[in-house]
Amino acid sequence: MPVRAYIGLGSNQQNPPLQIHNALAALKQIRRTVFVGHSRLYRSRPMGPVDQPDFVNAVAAVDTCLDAHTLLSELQSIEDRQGRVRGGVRWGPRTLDLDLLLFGDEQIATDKLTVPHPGLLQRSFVLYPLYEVAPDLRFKEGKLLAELVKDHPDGELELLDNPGKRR
Ligand code: A4P
Ligand code: MG
Repeated sequence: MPVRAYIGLGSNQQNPPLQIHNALAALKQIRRTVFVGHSRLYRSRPMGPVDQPDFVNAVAAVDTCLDAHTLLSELQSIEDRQGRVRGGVRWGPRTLDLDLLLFGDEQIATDKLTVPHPGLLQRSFVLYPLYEVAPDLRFKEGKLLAELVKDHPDGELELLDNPGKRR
């Protein structure tokens, strides 16, 4: 049975909207995986070092027959193909970051993979677009995503094609 996985996309270098569009196209090509949909694109203030450009963020949903670690390798090879340079400052600028946010109901804690993604609940640039693709999502502990979004500050998040508008 395929598993529904959610992927966070982020970019703040080398034409971020194009990076996100190219990454969405690449997600559609992952083997044994069906692309389900994606959110609109959001502009967000950098979390981490502030002397870097704003980010463009989005979230995609896929149904996959791969296991979580294999899906992560696929995501990392998409990052590599889009010129991702590793090993810079923590939370520094990047052409493309693909985070595995959720993998069905699975809780994963290995040296390569932590799922749910540790920053998920604290980040407006993840919560808002995730809510767009999964408005009925309920976390394993019973919390509703809709409730979390309602209570979470938007952190100056803006729709990319509609500056000033949050959602
Ligand atoms: N890894 C473990 N769990 C996961 C997971 N669930 N998804 C491991 C993806 N990778 C996971 O990742 C480092 C290692 O984390 C990987 O080798 C993988 O085995 P990385 O992408 O090379 O490094 P990173 O992204 O710099 O590190 P980190 O701490 O994961 O950063 P985040 O949490 O991805 O944050 N501000 C805005 N506005 N928007 C952003 O998108 N992103 C970041 C990066 C910082 N500030 C941002 C944004
Ligand atoms: Mg990352």
